[in-house]
Amino acid sequence: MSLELSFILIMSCSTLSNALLHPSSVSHDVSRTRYYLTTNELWFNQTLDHYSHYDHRKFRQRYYEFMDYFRAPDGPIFMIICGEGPCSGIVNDYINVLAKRFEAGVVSLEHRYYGKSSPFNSLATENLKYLSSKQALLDLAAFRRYYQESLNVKLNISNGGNENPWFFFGISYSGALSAWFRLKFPHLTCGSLASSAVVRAVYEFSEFDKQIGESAGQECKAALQETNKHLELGLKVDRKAVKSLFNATELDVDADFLYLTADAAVMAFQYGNPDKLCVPLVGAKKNGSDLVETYSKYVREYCMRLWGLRVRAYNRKHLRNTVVTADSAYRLWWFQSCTELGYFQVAPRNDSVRSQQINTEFHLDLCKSIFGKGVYPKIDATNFYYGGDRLNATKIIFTNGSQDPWRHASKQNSSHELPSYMMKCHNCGHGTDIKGCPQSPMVIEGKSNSCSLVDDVNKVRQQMVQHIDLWLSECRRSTRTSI
Ligand SMILES: *[C@@H]1O[C@H](CO)[C@@H](O)[C@H](O)[C@H]1NC(C)=O
Ligand SMILES: *[C@@H]1O[C@H](CO)[C@@H](O)[C@H](O)[C@H]1NC(C)=O
Ligand SMILES: *[C@@H]1O[C@H](CO)[C@@H](O)[C@H](O)[C@H]1NC(C)=O
Ligand SMILES: *[C@@H]1O[C@H](CO)[C@@H](O)[C@H](O)[C@H]1NC(C)=O
Ligand SMILES: *[C@@H]1O[C@H](CO)[C@@H](O)[C@H](O)[C@H]1NC(C)=O
Ligand SMILES: *[C@@H]1O[C@H](CO)[C@@H](O)[C@H](O)[C@H]1NC(C)=O
Ligand SMILES: *[C@@H]1O[C@H](CO)[C@@H](O)[C@H](O)[C@H]1NC(C)=O
Ligand SMILES: CC(=O)N[C@H]1CO[C@H](CO)[C@@H](O)[C@@H]1O
Repeated sequence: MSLELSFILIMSCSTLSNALLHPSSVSHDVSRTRYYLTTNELWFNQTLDHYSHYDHRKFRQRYYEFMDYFRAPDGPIFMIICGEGPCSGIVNDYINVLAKRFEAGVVSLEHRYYGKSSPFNSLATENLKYLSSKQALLDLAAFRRYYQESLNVKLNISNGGNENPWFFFGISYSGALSAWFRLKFPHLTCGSLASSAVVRAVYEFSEFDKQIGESAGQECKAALQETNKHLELGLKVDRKAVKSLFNATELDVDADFLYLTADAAVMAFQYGNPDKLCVPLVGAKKNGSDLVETYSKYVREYCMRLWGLRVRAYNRKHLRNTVVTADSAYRLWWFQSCTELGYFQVAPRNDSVRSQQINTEFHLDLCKSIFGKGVYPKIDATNFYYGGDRLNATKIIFTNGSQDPWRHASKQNSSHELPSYMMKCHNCGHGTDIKGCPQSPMVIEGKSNSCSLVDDVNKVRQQMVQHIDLWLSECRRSTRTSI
């Protein structure tokens, strides 16, 4: 499953995205609030290859700014890092509440290659060689300098080292970038929030499926496992009929189809709506209704219609051939997965929810099918470079949702300088601290019940505010003196 979804595109669970609901699918109460704070595109000339001494090419990188709350001249600047998807604006989520409270200006930079920030018209494999987290971190550093300098010009401050205090934010992959930015460039941010941050690259990520089983609970896990058996059997008997139940006849490779159906189950837990899946499935098992049919209804209505899950994202032919920049996020995320990050969501040997066919060979074969021979993830190099979950940095807040399968790639330990918080609740999924109620709720609740407050989320948010407050004030002492 993927993480950042703009509202048009929801990445599959295999990529990691903090999915956002399409505004029209959000309940009445919520759609009245503004979904985006701004969608006004701005552009920055970014260096294509930060590591070459000879290559001076640039590309246009998209960004946004929202200055309504900014306290000139010395208010903080909040940098929202966009991750593995198009960045269509600054979303009205909990960071907006924080920005108001701290009188911060907010900026957000689209990740290189995604959305409108692609350096190339063709995303053929050879053109993807500048797509990496390391290049992305230097993008952030270069953009930060540019923005600070232009802010000083706007504020009529001569550039003699005057700086606003900056704070970085990210969720999931961009949460990892947020932590890594503080690790590598501690002089460029006062601190970082790393929500559900996947800081540990993982080759065989079987804990992911295990967490799905745990989040589902015994009864629902058993129903899911039985559904999967029926699916595998059904493929042997009449593969076309089974696939058409899921509107997925375009998937020629059976394992691709099984990956789609595995990811669809993940969505309920990753985004904190377990009941949407477990209530009908356990119900069907109890009264003897067809499990596959019940499951397919969940996939079509919840995953596809509501969240925008797309069958094409699992179609390796499509992934190989989407070399034009529109609709390319899945291909791009798979490239990052297949080269530096992994997170291959393989079935655990015992008691797996997903099909045993979703194993390491499946993932390596997928990488080869999409990008050609020789593309292989260098997980160790990534973890050597950043430290994995033992990264040695200061002033980073880690947050995890108890039901989120991605939390197993996040930071394990809490300490004074690297506090790590777990939000424990039935609905605590990926990025719940930032994306959860009452801002842009990932929890789909009934109309009458607009947004239940979750104590555990609020507790973590309070801790977040305290740390940001402290770290900004420590930082301010050493930066801009007010004029
Ligand atoms: C970016 O580069 C283009 C072409 O060289 C130039 O016209 C434009 O002014 C530059 N933009 C900024 C913000 O520097
Ligand atoms: C900066 O200086 C310009 C020209 O001197 C002036 O028009 C503008 O209002 C000033 N801006 C601020 C924020 O003081
Ligand atoms: C099935 O797929 C087709 C084309 O891919 C799409 O037009 C249609 O809306 C889909 N139906 C459902 C129920 O998702
Ligand atoms: C069985 O339970 C499911 C899920 O609760 C329900 O949708 C379905 O109508 C029930 N079928 C029968 C035959 O009772
Ligand atoms: C496999 O999973 C089952 C069900 O959770 C458990 O009872 C059993 O002990 C596990 N076996 C091994 C070898 O871990
Ligand atoms: C982290 O780095 C600091 C110095 O920068 C060092 O004192 C400390 O021992 C390191 N911690 C670990 C666990 O390596
Ligand atoms: C993290 O915490 C666990 C249990 O609290 C401990 O066993 C482990 O050694 C710690 N890891 C690091 C890197 O400090
Ligand atoms: C502080 C905290 O609870 N951190 C959790 C984050 O996720 C890891 C992986 O599941 C847990 O082991 C940690 O306890």
